Amino acid sequence: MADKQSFYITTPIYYPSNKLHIGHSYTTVAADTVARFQRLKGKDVMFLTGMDEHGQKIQQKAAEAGKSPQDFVDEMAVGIKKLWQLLDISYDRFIRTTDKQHEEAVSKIFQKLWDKDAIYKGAYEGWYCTPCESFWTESQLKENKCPDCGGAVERTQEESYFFRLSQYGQPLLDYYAAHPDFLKPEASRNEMLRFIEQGLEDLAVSRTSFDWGVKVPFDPKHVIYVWIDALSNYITAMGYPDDADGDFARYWPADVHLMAKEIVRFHSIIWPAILMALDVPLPKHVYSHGWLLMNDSKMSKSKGNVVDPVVLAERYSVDAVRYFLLREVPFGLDGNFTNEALVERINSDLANDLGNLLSRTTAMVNKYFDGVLPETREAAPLDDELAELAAKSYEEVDRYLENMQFSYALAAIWRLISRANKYIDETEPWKLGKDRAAAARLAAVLGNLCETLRVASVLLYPFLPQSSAAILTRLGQSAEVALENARFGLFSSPTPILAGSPLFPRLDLKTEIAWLDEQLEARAAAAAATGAVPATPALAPAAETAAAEAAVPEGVALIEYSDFSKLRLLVAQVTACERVKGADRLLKSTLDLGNGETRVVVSGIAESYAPEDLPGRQVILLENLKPRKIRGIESAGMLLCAEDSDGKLYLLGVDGKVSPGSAVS
Ligand code: ME8
Repeated sequence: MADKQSFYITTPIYYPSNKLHIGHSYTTVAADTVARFQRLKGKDVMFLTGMDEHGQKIQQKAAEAGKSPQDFVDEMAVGIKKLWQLLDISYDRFIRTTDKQHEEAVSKIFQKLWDKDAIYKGAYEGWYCTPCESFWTESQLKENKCPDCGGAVERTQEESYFFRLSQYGQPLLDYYAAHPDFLKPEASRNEMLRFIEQGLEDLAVSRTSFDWGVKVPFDPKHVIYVWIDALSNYITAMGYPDDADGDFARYWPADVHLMAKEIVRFHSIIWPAILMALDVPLPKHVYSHGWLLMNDSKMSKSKGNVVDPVVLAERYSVDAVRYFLLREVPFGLDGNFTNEALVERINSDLANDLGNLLSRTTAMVNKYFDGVLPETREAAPLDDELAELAAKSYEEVDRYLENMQFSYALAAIWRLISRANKYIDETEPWKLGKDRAAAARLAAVLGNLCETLRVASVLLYPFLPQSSAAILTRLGQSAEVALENARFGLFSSPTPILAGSPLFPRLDLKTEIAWLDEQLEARAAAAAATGAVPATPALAPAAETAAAEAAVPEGVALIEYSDFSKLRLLVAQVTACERVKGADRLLKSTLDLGNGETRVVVSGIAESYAPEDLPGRQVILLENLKPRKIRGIESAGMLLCAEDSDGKLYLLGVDGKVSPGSAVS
């Protein structure tokens, strides 16, 4: 192990104040995918997740449930670990902040900060949000509510210890400047830089109004602020401070802390400042992703508008849930969770594209060769395209996963799958099957399809471990996945290929929507009966209200800024363009989005532009439009155009040359 390069990835440690929902699963599945991928790359991976069990909120929840806080969190821990087991989360370590070793380490960390004069004693007067466990000054409140969750805040006056956060503004700015990749994506980085530039205030880091937490070692009527306790988990889980030569030396600094944007401030300002005060190196990267929204509002345990991942995984399979989470929304952006989108993704991508490719291929190998492909195969030039695309898909998946671009990585794998489906249409194996003389060509065609499926299943493994193993087994291959197998030329068929039942059965949209709505109604009714959470119609598609419609001129919808901000508009540079065969109005453009990212978009502009007009031109791309297949080509995005009264289209551009990938807002 010592010669392997380490890779340490973390999720937030979640509050066990309620059952975890699909939002928590989102971060954890993403982290799991990265961890699995890095293991495939040969890294010595440490994947840490866990539970944030102290604090006022947990104490209150336990009291409401008539339990001691320890009993309460112990019970929640069982459910949370079960959830991660169900979702195939391959964590290496699970930390609970009530672990003895962690509590002792937090106490030592606080003592160290005190000894270094990074902490002093004072009095706190301000506002406290219990669901977020956050302190706020009067000016930070939004309409007298918590600026993070919009919930009620309590006036708090307490003697408190303070961390000298105000002294870390300049060191943090210097650190950000020297490490441009420290905090991603760019929007988070800019927001945090603005926050630091406004001036940081010292942070109250102890409470006296409750006692469920780690005591301040030299003043036990104070409990250490839950965020200091929680953030420390990333180093205490590695043995800090006592066992600094063991896992701490091996894995720290972490390669990436993953979380959603509402807690990026804690991870990219408070946590680095604490580490600076402790003289501990900072994590290499902090990556904040967007929110899964329901009805345009963040899913949250305290709001009650949550989707239960267990219900979804049990009905649609774990891999369908994992796929949907990582495919539907580009990581980093917010995205609405709707039942329709879930069912449609399962049908179009998993049942149709992937499932059909497997069913058709295995059925034909059985029909024409009794499950065993002969070794005599006759290659044709068309086959090279498939092999080349397979090699390219591997490179793309690698590049995208190194940058947390899960949806793009999956789109790259689906380009390969779609190409293979098209290859079936082009080679027409059912015709070859009728001609005895074409047996060697038929064997080659089916062999290439098996190769594609084999390569796709290697690439899919980090995302969909169960399906990857199922495909390999159906193809008679070892289910042991190795990254060096993600290329053509390695398929052999010593054991018969199995036909078998569909990998992902097709769903009836209407039935599923009705079923999902029923689950939600039952849940809302249960919540209303216990008063635990508001009875939000959780998964209903975003509904425009009659009142809003009435205020709008006919045919024109008024939108909020939040609607506009869902559009991801970018400057893209056209690198290649060609006509789409058999379609007079369509051009297929390849775009450079900067940082090595490329896109293919099909646009109906061929009557206004010739293909040679476009390369070199900068255009405006709507980047987060759902990809669509047009004439067999997956088109991911839309080029913006103005349309003249005679129907001629004019591509929008920028007034000057800018870097590809620049945001348009
Ligand atoms: O904040 N969309 O715990 P928490 C996307 N204990 N991600 C979501 C989400 C949503 N709707 N809802 C939750 C805490 N998440 C602290 C963390 S770490 C030192 C302490 C995910 O239970 C996302 O990762 O409120 C978010 O940051 C985290 O759960 C918040 O979990």
